[in-house]
Amino acid sequence: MDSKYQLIEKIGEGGFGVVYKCRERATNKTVAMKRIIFIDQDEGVPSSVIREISLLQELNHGNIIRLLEVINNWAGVDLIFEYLDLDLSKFIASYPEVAKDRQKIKGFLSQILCGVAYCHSHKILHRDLKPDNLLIDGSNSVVKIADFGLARAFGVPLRNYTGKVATLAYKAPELLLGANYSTPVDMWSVGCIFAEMVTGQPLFQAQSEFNVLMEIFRMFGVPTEATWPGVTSLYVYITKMIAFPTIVTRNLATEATGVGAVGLDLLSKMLILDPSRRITASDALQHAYFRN
Ligand code: INR
Repeated sequence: MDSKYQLIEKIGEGGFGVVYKCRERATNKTVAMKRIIFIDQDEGVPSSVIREISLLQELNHGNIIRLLEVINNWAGVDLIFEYLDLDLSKFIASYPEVAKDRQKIKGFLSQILCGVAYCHSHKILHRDLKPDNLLIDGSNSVVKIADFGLARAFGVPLRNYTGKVATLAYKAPELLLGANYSTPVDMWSVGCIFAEMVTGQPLFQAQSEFNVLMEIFRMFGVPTEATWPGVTSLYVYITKMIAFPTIVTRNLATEATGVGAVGLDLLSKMLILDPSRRITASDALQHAYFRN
């Protein structure tokens, strides 16, 4: 079949499908295609998925990757997005000195927060923010968030289709504890990304959900009813936290010294264990860190 887009190369594998760099034949423009296949679906794309995707097509913001077109196939759906050349994890790896530049970090962080605030104001969560889905334009000055809203549209896979375990380092403690969650999960991830831009290293790197939680508690202590009302009745807390006491051995201020005192204040407000006390994206944009 003649298709409107020519596949150039595979550029990524997300939780929901494979991403290709493509050329639109008519215009010669480069786009990204995310090909999502519904293996256990006999009747094409579920209507719930179609509804969610139409919501995503309405999102229109300079810091969110634009969903240009949705193509339904017999086997699934192809999402056509705008294309950018670089993601933040490759950016940090390829230009470590630029990535640690304080003004650069401030500029990137404010754009990430603008995009997140916009989606949250439309009641859309990301749920899986990480450096791999923050894309950077050719001038290395514009950041756009990819993958927004897809978790709700497609459900949340623990592993991607190749069997690789999803990235855990940016997951909020309420997700890891199996609590109800909302927009604060994204602000935790933004905090982890902020810290990583400053240090060049993931803040809470570990191989399992439980071990990521242990890393978090090694820095902030085990939450209690006093610091996080309701936490002690969560299932994972009851079954695991009591058996594995953690001692605080890590310190955010000494690990993220490069961020400065005002930046550290903002970072600390993003990394609050109790999601109801964590700073929101729109409040974060008003923080003194961005004043100058
Ligand atoms: C690049 C990716 C450049 N651009 C990886 C990548 C490495 C270098 O995934 C990507 C995308 C792009 C991308 O240019 N547009 C999109 C990814 C995604 C949506 S998604 C849109 O949803 O995260 O897979």
